[in-house]
Amino acid sequence: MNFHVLTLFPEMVEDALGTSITGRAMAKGIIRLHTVNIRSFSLRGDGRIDDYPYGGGAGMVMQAEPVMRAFESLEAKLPSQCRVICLTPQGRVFDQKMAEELAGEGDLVFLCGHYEGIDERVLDEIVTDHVSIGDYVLTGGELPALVMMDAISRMVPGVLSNQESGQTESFQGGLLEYPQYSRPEDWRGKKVPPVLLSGHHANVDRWRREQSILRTLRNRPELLERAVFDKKDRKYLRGLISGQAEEEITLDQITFLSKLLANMEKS
Ligand code: 6GU
Repeated sequence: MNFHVLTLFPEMVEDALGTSITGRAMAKGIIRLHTVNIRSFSLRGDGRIDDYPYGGGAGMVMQAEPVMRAFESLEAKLPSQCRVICLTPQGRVFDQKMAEELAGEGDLVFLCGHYEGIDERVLDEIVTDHVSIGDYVLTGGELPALVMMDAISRMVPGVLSNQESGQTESFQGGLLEYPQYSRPEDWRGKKVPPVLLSGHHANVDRWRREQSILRTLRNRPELLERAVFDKKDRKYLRGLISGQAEEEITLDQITFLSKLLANMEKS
């Protein structure tokens, strides 16, 4: 995978991607990072690439020409049809599915904006995808580009070891990850759940599955609407509703689960 990043802060992007698992993948040559400093394409002697917005208003706008020239400087290195992603809170919200899709590309270009935005005309000319990482506003596109490159990289074959493999982690299967414990068995009076010490693998798997369901119910209930439940899962859900399960849930959660189960029986 070749990442190309158009940015005013290349060292920020290089330092972050060069660290930890993505850094190891770069050392192995599985992913490559190529940054282009938009500032080098300033039209003026002072290195500035921003100007006042037509129509007035607060802030500055990144000018079209320096951005276009920065892009053109890497065009010869890109395949035709290459996705060019503009990081903006106005974009489509990034998720795991998008990460998996983009991991199948050979090259990706990220355009990181700053100030109040980038002149729309250059965006029309070069951008194929506008992407946001969530509903909050950041000072620039570098952190969002790094978030995307991290999530994409770990879906590229060879980036994760078997140990780190993404298969059973959060969002795989649409449920959140179950809780993990390591030594000691008793930490400041808090015990590891006994089932995990039992050596009974089927029971451990069942417990983890139920913890995943419970966590998803408590933190991200909307994810349960798209999850697939087998007979044992449904039995656990009925146990939660009737109060037979060990875990306490709220009245709102009981109402939510009852509707969910009723809808499952319909379809
Ligand atoms: Cl992609 N950019 C900025 N500036 N803020 C954001 C964002 C992107 N996604 C969420 N907030």
